[in-house]
Amino acid sequence: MTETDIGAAANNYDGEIVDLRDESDVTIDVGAGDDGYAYGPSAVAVSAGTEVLWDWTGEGGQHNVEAEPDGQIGESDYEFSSGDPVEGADNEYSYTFDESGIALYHCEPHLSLGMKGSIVVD
Ligand SMILES: [Cu+2]
Repeated sequence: MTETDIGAAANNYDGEIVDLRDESDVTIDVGAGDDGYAYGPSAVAVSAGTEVLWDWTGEGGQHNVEAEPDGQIGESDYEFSSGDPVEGADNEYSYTFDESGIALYHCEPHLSLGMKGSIVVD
């Protein structure tokens, strides 16, 4: 979530991981923050088996949700992708985290602006 060679530090990450391990429905805004170039919240903890829903706010232009184990912002235990970046509040994407681990993900068009997220699966 901090600055790396290929991306700025996450826009709205203040060092706090939002604990959502008691929640069965977890939703993360895509296009959060003042300028829409952030996920909200950007760092969460969930329980294994939780389906996480990314919900586009319509702010900040085109976004996607991309987790690549190699070559992004550090190691990720998960690989998933919402596909090509899309714009508009009617978009959403979901992924179910069956096993514990750490997912790091980012928005392809806005990685350099620090649009990054992380999920700790407990
Ligand atoms: Cu984006």
